[in-house]
Amino acid sequence: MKNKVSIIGAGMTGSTTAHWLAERELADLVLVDVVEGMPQGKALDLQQALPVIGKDVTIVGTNDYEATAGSDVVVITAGLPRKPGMSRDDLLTANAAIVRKATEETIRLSPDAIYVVLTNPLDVMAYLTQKLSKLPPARVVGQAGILDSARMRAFVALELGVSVENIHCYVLGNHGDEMVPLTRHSNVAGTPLRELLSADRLEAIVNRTRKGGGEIVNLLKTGSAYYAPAIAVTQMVDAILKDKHLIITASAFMNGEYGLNDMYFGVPVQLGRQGVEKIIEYKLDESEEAMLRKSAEAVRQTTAALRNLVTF
Ligand code: TXD
Repeated sequence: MKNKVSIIGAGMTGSTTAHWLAERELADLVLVDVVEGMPQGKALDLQQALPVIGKDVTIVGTNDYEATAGSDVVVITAGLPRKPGMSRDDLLTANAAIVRKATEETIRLSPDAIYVVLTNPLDVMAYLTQKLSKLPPARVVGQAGILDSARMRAFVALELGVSVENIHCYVLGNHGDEMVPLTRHSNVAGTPLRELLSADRLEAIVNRTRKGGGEIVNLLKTGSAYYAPAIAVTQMVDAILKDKHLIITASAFMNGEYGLNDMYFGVPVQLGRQGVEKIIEYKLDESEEAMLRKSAEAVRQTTAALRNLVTF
């Protein structure tokens, strides 16, 4: 039997995720959105693209949740994106209501799924989904780390003229401007990044990575990035469905790891069919530790603001 993945929110990230997933023939897909006709139209268009590339999956677009029943993975992208000048946290109130609805509707029909959350503010929306669904925390994970690490990898590749395949970067922390790019752990085919780039160039790359989402929001003006976020989700869904035990960075529930509790936060995780199988704790030096605390404080504050909005 084929796997089934439901994507809630058929906007830019949702429909692009469907595109990448269909291209990889990973699962039958259901696209859900509140806008009438839009998910149906996009699903039909994508379905009609597949004969050209010889991929056999079905794609259903719908405005109600019944078709999502029995999903193996549910991806939540529903919500507003940023506009220029907004921080991800500015989306909290509006998106908490949307993610609440998406979680309550899907959990009833797909209680055995793994939930991958994308909606911003990411770490806090993943927390909300876990609390409302009452799923074991391992079964709810947020996408941020693959994207933030990929941004850093892309900038390093452009700078050094080396294949992206050789570049390994690790970005921890919140999905926000206080994220923690770990330059000490990042390397190009085993050579530490710090040996290949001057301190100035490395700092410039770190700063551009931190503001990578905002750079695109300012250019697009009407929405935020979607190609890179969508392929990042696709890699997570691939790891889950194929039970790959893939180590990536993602937003996971903290239960004492890195000294953090009762919040979602970007850390290295091992991802497989059961969701987050393991959280990996890097040994951090003093300055990394300080950046991590600052980043965690930002999430702690937004999580506290969420608790004032929603009772679990
Ligand atoms: O890496 C990451 N985590 C992120 C997150 C990278 C990129 C985008 N990120 C966030 O994802 C972004 O800040 C937003 O909060 C979400 C969705 O971004 P997207 O770019 O896909 O926004 P769109 O194109 O506006 O699509 C959102 C869709 C839109 O079609 C709405 O009609 C729909 O969500 N929507 C809903 N669908 C279902 N159910 C409800 N209630 C609903 N409300 C809105």
